[in-house]
Amino acid sequence: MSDLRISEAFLYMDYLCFRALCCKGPPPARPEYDLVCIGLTGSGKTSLLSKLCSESPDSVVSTTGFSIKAVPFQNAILNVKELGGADNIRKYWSRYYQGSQGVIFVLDSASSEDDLETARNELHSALQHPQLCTLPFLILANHQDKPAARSVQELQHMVSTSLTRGQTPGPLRWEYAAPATGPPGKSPILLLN
Ligand SMILES: Nc1nc2c(ncn2[C@@H]2O[C@H](COP(=O)(O)OP(=O)(O)OP(=O)(O)O)[C@@H](O)[C@H]2O)c(=O)[nH]1
Ligand SMILES: [Mg+2]
Repeated sequence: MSDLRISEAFLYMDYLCFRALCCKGPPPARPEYDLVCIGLTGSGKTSLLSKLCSESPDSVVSTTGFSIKAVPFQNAILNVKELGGADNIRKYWSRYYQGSQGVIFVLDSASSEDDLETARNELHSALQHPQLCTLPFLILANHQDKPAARSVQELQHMVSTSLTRGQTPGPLRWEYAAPATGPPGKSPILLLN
């Protein structure tokens, strides 16, 4: 076959590929939502998001500042902005709330009483914050695989004492999800709104 015939054949193949792709049309766009993910350091925010993105848990390190991950689901993409939970970062959390369409709060169910009290205060502030108080709010009680993990009843009590939102809270819905790390099990999740 001459060089001319070969290039004609490639051109024709290009045309066929182009036509196949064009006729197929682009896949329907999935809606995207911007969420903010907060919780004390070590509660497991990065581990949870890494798991949802099918990434290795070995690469998880404490978040300095913030980090954003696009978490793909069948019907939507969640752009989740995780804010590091260390003491010196938490005071800046509220600067990063703007534009959020939903909130994920991760709790360490097995933390010390002092840390749980700090988490409760942060949860309380987030639930009352003007930029978050009307948004769908998900609370994940993580670290349920540990022997020191508090029961759902204890966590429910702790959460309900923080439930003074700027609006009448909708019905509380407890659901369960696989934990971010550790052995298989179920972690309680509370959904508001
Ligand atoms: N046993 C157990 N360990 C967990 C769980 N979730 C996270 N971890 C571990 O807790 C440690 C801290 O997890 P991270 O995901 O970095 O916590 P983080 O909330 O992102 O912390 P900061 O980024 O510092 O705010 C890691 O060693 C995780 O492997 C869990 O459900 N069970
Ligand atoms: Mg982190």
